[in-house]
Amino acid sequence: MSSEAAATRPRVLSGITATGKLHIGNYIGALSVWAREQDRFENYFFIADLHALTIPENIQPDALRERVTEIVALYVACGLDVDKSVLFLQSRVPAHASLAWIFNCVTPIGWLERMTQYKSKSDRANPSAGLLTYPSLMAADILLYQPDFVPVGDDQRQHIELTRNIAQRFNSMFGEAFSIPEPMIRTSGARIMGLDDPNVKMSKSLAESRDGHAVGLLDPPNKIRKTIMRSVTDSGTEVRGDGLGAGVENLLVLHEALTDTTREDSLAEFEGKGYGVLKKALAEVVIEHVSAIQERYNEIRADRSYLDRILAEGAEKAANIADETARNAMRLTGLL
Ligand code: AQP
Repeated sequence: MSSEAAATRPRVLSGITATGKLHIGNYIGALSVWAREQDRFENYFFIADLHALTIPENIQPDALRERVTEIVALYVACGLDVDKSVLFLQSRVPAHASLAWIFNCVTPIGWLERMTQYKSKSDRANPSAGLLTYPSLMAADILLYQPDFVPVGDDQRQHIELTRNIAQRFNSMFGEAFSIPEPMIRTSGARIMGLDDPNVKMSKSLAESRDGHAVGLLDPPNKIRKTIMRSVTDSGTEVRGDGLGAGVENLLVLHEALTDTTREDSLAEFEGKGYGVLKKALAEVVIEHVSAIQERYNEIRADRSYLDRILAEGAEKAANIADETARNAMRLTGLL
């Protein structure tokens, strides 16, 4: 696609934190939407490595470097096309960190303390300042690119709202520098729940410590089957459309998202059938999807120089836009 053609389309920007192994929730809520909609937008997708440092006890330098390579390979394997999407690593575009500092200075602490993600993670001993200011870095990640839409899962709704508030506050204090982006959140499948506990969101960090919590995009078929067959449902035995517990609801949502079907379709298929039937069907659908991703992943994962090149070229293209926005913010605040 020529850059002129891309430039006439609305712009999207999104990313995934390099905190652990990508799971089926990341795929359904984010990656599959990014890949599917690539032709409609001018696309910027990054790997958030700076955000991966917010919990210092978890920083493992070699593992972080490996994870970044794994994630960029998964981006491509999930269908992101480097001719249609700019893929880059957050830390390689220094404007992210510099605009985040400016945003830290204009964002009231109370706004950050109210974030549910901060509240849920700050009960550890000595939470880092980065954990608190994470959302102003995320605001910088987004606003640097002046995107029209930010395609994310439902858990990011509050962060996008804060990003909009930060943009409005900056604009009213210093002049119109940032356009106000809209979240783009799918109607079903935007919050896949844990397979071991359907009351918590499936997340990379929980998957690190809890076997059976998530299906990883790189899990082998037997592990996927085991995770899904053991997933938590409820005391019922068969699918009943009029009284779905959270666990069965989650399995249906997964099945519908991956087969592109509706609730009506899935009730026609599973109503009155045992939970085991639904789980078996879901396991096969997940394995089919994930195997296709893994096949492509395995072709490119070992080609380090190809993956490094994608990130180097991506950083250059991303910086072209980000630097201009950051310079404008610096001029408006008197830093330039
Ligand atoms: N369970 C999910 N269902 C649908 N979408 C999801 N996303 C994350 N979890 C789900 C979306 O994936 C993108 C990347 O999000 P992330 O890097 O924050 O992923 P995570 O799995 O939530 O990772 P962490 O590091 O373990 O975060 P915490 O501990 O905060 O949950 C986003 O678009 C996200 O919405």
